[in-house]
Order: sequence, then structure tokens, then C-alpha cells
Amino acid sequence: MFDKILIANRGEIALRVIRAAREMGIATVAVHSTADSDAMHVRMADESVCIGPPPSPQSYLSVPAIISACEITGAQAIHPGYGFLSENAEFVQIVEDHGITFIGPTAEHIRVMGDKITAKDTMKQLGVPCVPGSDGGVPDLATAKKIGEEFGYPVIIKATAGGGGRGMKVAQSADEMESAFMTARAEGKAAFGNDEVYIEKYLTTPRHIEIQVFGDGKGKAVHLGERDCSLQRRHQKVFEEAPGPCITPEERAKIGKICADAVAKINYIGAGTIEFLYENGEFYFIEMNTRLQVEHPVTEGIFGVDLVREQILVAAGEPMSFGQDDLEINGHAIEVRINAEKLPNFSPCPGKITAYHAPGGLGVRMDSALYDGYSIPPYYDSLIAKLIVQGRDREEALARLNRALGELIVDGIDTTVPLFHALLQEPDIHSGDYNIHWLEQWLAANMAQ
Ligand code: MV4
Repeated sequence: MFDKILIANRGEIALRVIRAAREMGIATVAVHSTADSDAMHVRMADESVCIGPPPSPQSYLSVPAIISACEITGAQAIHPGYGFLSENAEFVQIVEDHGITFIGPTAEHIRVMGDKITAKDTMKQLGVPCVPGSDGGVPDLATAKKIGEEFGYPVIIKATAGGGGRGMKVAQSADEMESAFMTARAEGKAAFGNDEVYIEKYLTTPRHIEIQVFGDGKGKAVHLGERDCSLQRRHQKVFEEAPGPCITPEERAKIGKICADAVAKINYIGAGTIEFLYENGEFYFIEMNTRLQVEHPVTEGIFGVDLVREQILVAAGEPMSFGQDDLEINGHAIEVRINAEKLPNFSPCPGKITAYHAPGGLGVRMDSALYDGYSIPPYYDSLIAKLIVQGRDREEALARLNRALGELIVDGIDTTVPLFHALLQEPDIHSGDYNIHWLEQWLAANMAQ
């Protein structure tokens, strides 16, 4: 096992990794920008290294600075958290070339899943159900129109390098194809330097259901059920839950086995998420994330496992601590993402926290790097806390969420907490009757500016 690991991240996820490492008796190194000298992850780690000025490209994304911090401190492995360098195949290659272990998948798996066409190709080969559409890239408009006729409108044109909803355009009919195709291409080129696109049948009212998988890199893999992450605003998740309110045990076992078998076959190592759209009882693969996700705590809650500990174990070449038969669902968990943002526009709202009190009690987990008197810097993501609640069933989890939100105090800045109080008044949230468009429609109707 490692003696010391470096965490190439900040905020709540850096604390999350430090906590797992500490329980394993592993020393931790925090890295930070000059804007984060007073940040909680720096205080909580055993050691820290300043790696650059506030802008991420010169600090949290600076590969030479992070490799140097590893060498100076003697850290044997790097945990990337999520975001930043977590899905950067070149970074992983450089880390390994320096004799440092990357706590995550191989550079090759990250590369394959980072390109959506190769990801879909791979998953299709492995027997994972995919959205009907083009077989790989679509080279020109004439081919795009043929595919539109073949699968029937509406279709969606997606940039293979796309992400965060960029490089994605819907064509409702043949007349819209030219503009949608050209725009998706241009956005792919501008945002990612890659103009390759593919086409899928557009699913109009799906849910976003993702399957958590975990592999040991030696041909063994398990699934940890699904999360329903349909409640999103501008491709940012807002509220996530496990298990999915509309997924039956039979559906879970079937799609879960397909996913676990697929990643076992490619010797996948560590945590991964296979994203699906779910409509009319069918799962359709869209993407795979090769990292620990923001919403991993809901899965940890219902299965009672520590996914970060497990990531560290397998990265060190040790066996996983559980198999599929050890995994059983207990109750229901919900996470809400609390952002330093001002409603109704969700405009970023950094600043000084003048009073802070975290909720507690049975079934409440608060993952946050906030503290009383902390100043949230303006340079990074606006996520300041994840409130995760668990109950024996969904209604109990929702009641606990309401209770915990009521206990939370974050003074001095605006947060998205009022949004969750409002959502808890909605019958559709209580019945679980929502899809990927529900939140945007609700915001348009209830938060009109
Ligand atoms: C789709 C889709 C409908 N049909 N693909 C959005 C970002 C990327 N992860 C995939 N996305 C979508 N792909 C087909 N064939 C609708 C979306 C989509 C979406 C997906 C998940 C969660 C929220 C969403 C909001 C708008 C569109």
C-alpha cells in the first residue's frame, strides 16, 4: 500500500479523498493555488504545496507543477478527484512515465471513453444497448440527411469530443438538418478542436440513469446499481438519487450485469459510470465517465461502501474488498448540490461566509470544505457543499432532506438552498415523476425573471 498520496484537486472532493486516505493510514499531500492558501483541504492534509497563481490553467491544471509537488514530497500516487485533470489521458501517461501511480483508469481507457464515437463503438461491441443512429462518424451533410431519413426525425447531431451540452444540435425535420449539422460541427471544432460528429435518434422525454461500475483491472468487475440524475439545469446536475425511483430490481440486475460484464471484459480498473437515457422501459447508452463522480455518495450510502478507499486499494494492486454478492441496497439516498449562486439566474456569488452551521443527525452527510469565516474565491466551480441524506425509503429521505436543509446556515453569500426548499413542495418530486426536461420547465414557470 502507498505511504503517501497527493490529491490534485480542491474543495469538498479533496477532503473526501483525504478522509479515505487517513482511515487507511496513508499520509496526504494537498496542492493549492495562491487563492487557496486558507482553504480547508490545505488545512486538513498532512502536507501542502503551493503550485501556482489562482487561474486553474496555471495551478490545478499545471501538469509540471503537480508532478514536481509529487517529487518534492515523495508522494507515490495521485488522486485526481473529479474535473481538472481527472479525465486527461495525457496527464495519466505523464504521471505513469514518472513512476507515479494514477489512482484511476488507464490512459487508454480514458482516451477511448473520452471520444464519444469510440466509446459508443466499444460499448456496442461489448453488448451494451445504445441509442439507434449512425455507425460511427458522419462525414458530410448528404450522409447526415440519409441517416435522418433512415432513422426518422427528430435526430440529434453530437460532436464526438463534445461535453457539457456543447456541440449538440437537434434536427426536428429534414429542413433543419443542414443548420444543425453545420452548427454541431463548428461547435465541436471551436470548443474541442475536433469537428467529427455522429447522429442519433432524438429521445424526447427520457430520464438520465447512470450505472456505477467498479473494476479491479484484472477482469473482475461489479455494478453498484443506478443513480437517477435527471434533474439538471444547463447540463449541470442539481439533485441526484439512488436507487432510481422508476427502476425495478429486475431492470437493475439486468442492465447492471451488462455493464459489469462489459467493463470486466476490458480489464477496467477503478470507478466508472455508464450513462444511459431511459425511456419506455429501455436503456440507451450515451457516454461513459472514467472518474469518481460528484454524486458518488448516494451510491456509497445505499450500498455502505467507500468508493475512494476501493479506488486506492485497486490502484495499489490489492483486491477489491467486495464482490457482486456482497452488494445489497439499503434504503434510499438523495444528494443536492449547494452552489454559491444567486437565484433566479444562478449567477456565481463568491464571498465571505459570515456564519456557517452544517446539518447533522441520523442519515445526514454533509460533504463540504466550508468553514466559518472562509472566503469563497471567484476562480473555481461554484459547488460549495453536497448535502446527502438517506432514509429507509424515498419519503423518509425527502423528509430528512427538508429537515437538514432547515438546519443549514450559510450566511454572507447567496446559495441554491431556496431552490431545494421550493422543489420539496412539488408533487412531481414526491412522486418521482420527472425527466431530463422537468427542471428547466419548472424553472421557466416558477423562476421567471
Ligand atoms: C441525448 C438526448 C436525447 N436523445 N441523446 C445531453 C448532454 C449529453 N450528456 C447527452 N445529452 C442528451 N443526449 C439522444 N439521442 C438528450 C440529451 C439531453 C440531456 C441528457 C441528460 C441529462 C440532461 C439533458 C438535457 C438536455 C438534453
